[in-house]
Amino acid sequence: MNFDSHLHAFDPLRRAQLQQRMEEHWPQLDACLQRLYGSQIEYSAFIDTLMQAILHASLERSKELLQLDTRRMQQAEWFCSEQMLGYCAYVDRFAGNLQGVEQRIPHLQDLGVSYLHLLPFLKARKGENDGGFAVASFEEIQAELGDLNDLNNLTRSLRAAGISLCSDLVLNHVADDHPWALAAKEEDPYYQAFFHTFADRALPDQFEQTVGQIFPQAAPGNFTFDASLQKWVWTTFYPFQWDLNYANPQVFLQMVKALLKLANWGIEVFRLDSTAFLWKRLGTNCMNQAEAHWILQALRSIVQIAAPAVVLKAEAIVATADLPAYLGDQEKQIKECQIAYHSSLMAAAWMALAEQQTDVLQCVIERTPRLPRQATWLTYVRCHDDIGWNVLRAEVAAVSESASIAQQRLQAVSSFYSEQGEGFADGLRFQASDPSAVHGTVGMAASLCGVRGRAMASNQMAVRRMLLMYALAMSFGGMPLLYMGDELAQTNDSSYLDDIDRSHDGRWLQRPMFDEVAMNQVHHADQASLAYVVYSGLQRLLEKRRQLPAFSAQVPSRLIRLPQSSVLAFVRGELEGGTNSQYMPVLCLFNFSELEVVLDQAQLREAMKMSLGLGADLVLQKGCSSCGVDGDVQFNAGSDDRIVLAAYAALWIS
Ligand code: OTU
Repeated sequence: MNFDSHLHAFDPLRRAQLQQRMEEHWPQLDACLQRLYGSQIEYSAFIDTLMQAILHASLERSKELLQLDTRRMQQAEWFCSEQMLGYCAYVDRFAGNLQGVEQRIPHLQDLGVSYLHLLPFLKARKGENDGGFAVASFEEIQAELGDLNDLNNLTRSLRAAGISLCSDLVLNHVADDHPWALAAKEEDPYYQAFFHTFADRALPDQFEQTVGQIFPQAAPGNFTFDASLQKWVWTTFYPFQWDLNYANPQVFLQMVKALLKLANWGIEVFRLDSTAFLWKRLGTNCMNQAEAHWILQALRSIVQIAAPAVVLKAEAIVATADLPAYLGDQEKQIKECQIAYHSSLMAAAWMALAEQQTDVLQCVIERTPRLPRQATWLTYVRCHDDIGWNVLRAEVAAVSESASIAQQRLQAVSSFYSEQGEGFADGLRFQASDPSAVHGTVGMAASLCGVRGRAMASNQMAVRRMLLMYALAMSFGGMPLLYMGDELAQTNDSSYLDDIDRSHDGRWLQRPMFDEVAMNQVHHADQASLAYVVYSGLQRLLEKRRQLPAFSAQVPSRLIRLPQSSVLAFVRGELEGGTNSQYMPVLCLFNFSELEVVLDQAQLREAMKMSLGLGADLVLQKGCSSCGVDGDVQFNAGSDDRIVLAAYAALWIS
């Protein structure tokens, strides 16, 4: 490919930089585009337009963002650091609007947040819009939330505070009132080709044989009959979310333009929504197809060329085995997204909490391969979506005696967190009228952990569970994410039931308004308040995390199998590195049981050798520092003594 004809607009220095990045990233981009679109008649015209769009975006990048590009290229693993902390919120629920978010920067700084994911704030469909995930324009901001000026102010203030802004890019679909969909309805053939449409049910019926259901209750099936088109349209999610057809290179081109424009607005991280669904293939579940990965790899190459500060985050809620591919493949030199949600780790941790048993969680960890360079997991406890249990099917089957026991366990965990559950949890089933179906669970972390009311005395155990869950997310090896409200132990919000646009979607149960009263209790250090106890507990863990370089995502987690099945144990850092090691080891212990567990040190060391190999040894001496659910404590046990893990204790021993 000859770029020179496109490069004349740049000054010599930038031209040289761009040329260098092109040379580096063109091979992957070229390979992906060839495979995706090479057979199209207009292929070379498409490549030409695409390159123009890439260079145009690069030319439009502000001075400030160019500086950021340079900085990030020098420190390509910035987001893997143990200093990173994510925070996720809806703009309106957190702070009213974008200006309000700016006002909340001190709160984010107080927690040590370095990455803010604001849920969709682009112009959304009128009426019901799936919390903004039905996008009506990629170039406009939702009017109630602010305008471009507000966004510019916000990104600038955030950057000054050391916080990167992450925005959703809904790749898989657009709203049925997006101009592309409207044009398609007007019978414009160019825009009809942006979607998957079918004149009759023949193909849809065939696809339905193998494609799953995301919202089986509120939006059954994957196709919607559109009256103006007189055709069936592919709608994986709600009927008003029309899946885009990525077999059409124009769709890819338009989404590249949208992404690069938003990148030039100062968005640093893109949460690529529903990445697993981008390519459809008859006879499959239409998830995780090779082409979906090529699309993501092509996007990665494009941002590396045009806006190298930008980081891509894959939202692929898929089986554990299908997850690593979203981060590329170091051996094959494939670069895909830099960040991916570890939904299996999240779901397995909730399962461990319900069962007081960590076998599934251990299996997930064992099946989590070492991260490629310049990549990290997003480790989280809750988010705005449901906890989907199906991602764990393979691991539950692997550790259960039979298929029927595996199925029973999944059913049991799903009812444990639902209204039928007899345990501590206060959640709901997501989208399943059939109580024997295993789908998902909704609820705020605090409620799922058993928080009821605001009295501290009755919530002691619930708080321990919550801190345990967050301690795991903070130490596993990834970027931990705080979900808005969790820092204040906010509980379920049932007010959505009164809203006609929301009552059918239980995920609103965990999308409350930011609790100002609870925040005030924190500000006034009201030590008797639940909010303060949880907030300061999280803060303490976060502060400790920042002091432990072994918690960087680039350091692998090594599982230790203990005889006590309620305890999860792993080591971070270099056991063999001696005292000069950059990554002094940290032993992480988590007791998922409501009962105290006593570990014998000799037994622990034996287990470590068995799990990690003969060289592995970690002598816990008097005075080792340890931190956990029970606060900062000097580790007082001698090397022969026992380690006592109280109910739901998490302990990091360094
Ligand atoms: C994503 O989620 C978003 O996070 C949801 O909020 C949206 O509703 C959805 O896309 C459509 O835009 O399948 O792989 O089961 O886990 O909908 C991504 C609920 C998804 C979510 C699921 C999801």
